[in-house]
Amino acid sequence: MRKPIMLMTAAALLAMTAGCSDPPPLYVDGGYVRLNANPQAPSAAYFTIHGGGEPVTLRGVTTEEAVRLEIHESMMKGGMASMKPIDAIDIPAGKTVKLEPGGQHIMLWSVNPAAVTDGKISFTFIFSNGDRILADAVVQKPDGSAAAPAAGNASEHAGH
Ligand SMILES: [Cu+2]
Repeated sequence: MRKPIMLMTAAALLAMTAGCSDPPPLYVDGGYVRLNANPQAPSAAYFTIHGGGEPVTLRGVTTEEAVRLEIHESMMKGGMASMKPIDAIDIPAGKTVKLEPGGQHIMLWSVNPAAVTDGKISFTFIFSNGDRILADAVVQKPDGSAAAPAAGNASEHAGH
């Protein structure tokens, strides 16, 4: 077990000293959940993923506020919009990947009503390089308005 750990440390040191400027960080922002008008049907979550200094793969997304979650991809099939589950999303170094309506998105079943009232849902994004990145999504009603009056209120989040 010792050897791989020492190798990783050496590689990390090399990465730290090799460049004169720090590589951009991998991060996730711009999250929002659009609730489905039909409470029996799944809702969708959208985010923007910003690639870091190395290409990575998004391997999974978790949240405690839904009973089931899948990563989906939308497509047109014979003039009809459909979607299918996907296992991973490639995030190229330094590139922005948008999970958005009509494209890749996160599907949520049975969203916790308390989280809807709260207006915010936390997600964890798990990447192939071992990074686990926490990102919040604002909860929106089916028409796009905020589910909780306080959500997105600038004065309430003045500390940020
Ligand atoms: Cu879907």
